[in-house]
Amino acid sequence: MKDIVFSGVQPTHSLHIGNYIGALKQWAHIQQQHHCYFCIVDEHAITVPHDPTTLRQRIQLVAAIYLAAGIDPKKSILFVQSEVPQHTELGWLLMTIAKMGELERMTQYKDKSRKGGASGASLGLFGYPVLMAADILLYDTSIVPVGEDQLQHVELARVLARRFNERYGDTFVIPQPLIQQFGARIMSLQDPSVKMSKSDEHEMAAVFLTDEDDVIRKKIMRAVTDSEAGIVYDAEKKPAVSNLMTIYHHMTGQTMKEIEAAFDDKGYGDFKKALAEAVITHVGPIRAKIQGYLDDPTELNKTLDAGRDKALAVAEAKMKIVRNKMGLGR
Ligand code: AQP
Repeated sequence: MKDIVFSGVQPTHSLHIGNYIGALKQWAHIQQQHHCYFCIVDEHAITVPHDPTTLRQRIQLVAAIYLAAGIDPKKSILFVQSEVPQHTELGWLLMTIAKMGELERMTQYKDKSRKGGASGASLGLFGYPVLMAADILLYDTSIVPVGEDQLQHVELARVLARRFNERYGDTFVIPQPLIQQFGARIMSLQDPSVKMSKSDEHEMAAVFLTDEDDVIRKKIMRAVTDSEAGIVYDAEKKPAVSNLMTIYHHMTGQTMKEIEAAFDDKGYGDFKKALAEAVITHVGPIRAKIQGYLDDPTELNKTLDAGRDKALAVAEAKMKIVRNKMGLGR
């Protein structure tokens, strides 16, 4: 039997190779076996200050990136979160069973509110993981492919699903996170102790899927390395080169052992040159496809309309059950 899969990305920027390796690349693979929903979570993107015109452009951009990365709308349901209002409705209902203490422990909230000043952080940023739980539970999702940073949020979705089921009777499927062995957490090219992030202020920290070849080359050649030489995978002792090797592994399909053997007698400079070319070879065709999808907005919108209609039907059927269990309405 096919599992139901749900995952999403915030349209807060163009997407970087961390989003690609940690999420999109897995999605393209998983859609071959399962029934998948891939969402552009624009309502999550407004939990931090944003510009409305830019947000709307980025929704189109992220849709084009999904398709260019191999999401097939014939196999998967691709849609925009705010066009299915049942997400926010279920988010509110789940807020009534989520606990403040649970949300206060979320590390992403702590990181993001620290950046903008905790007292000024929006209630939406605080409640973000509850809306994410709604996104997941609405579709009877059993598998959630995510990067490591989202693990805590998926755990909360599991807690809320169990609590709801205990209180109101069996309603929600308990979802499982799906994390890959290498690449669940691609780190910044400038600081291997923090994850590669769209909102990193350092312009050399992330390689975006829309970066031109010379920009990719520059960012990789300027990536920080470890004090000890040698192309050896050791995430603890050599975090910078291990991060670069993880990217290389995903761009070429070579195992860590094969990479170590190929660069046994070479230095960081040679490895970075090879990595830059591998990223360009992999990302270049994706970048060209992104542009192709953006050049045909009518077709892109048709895909998103069809995805929305399919998601709406499933979400409303589930909400009828949820409202009824909670005693809402007449
Ligand atoms: N560095 C990463 N390595 C591996 N996976 C990653 N993901 C994000 N960063 C990495 C995964 O990408 C998916 C979408 O993430 P998101 O858009 O929901 O937001 P995020 O996790 O908050 O990503 P960013 O890049 O850090 O965005 P901003 O700066 O806007 O907050 C998720 O599956 C995530 O795990």
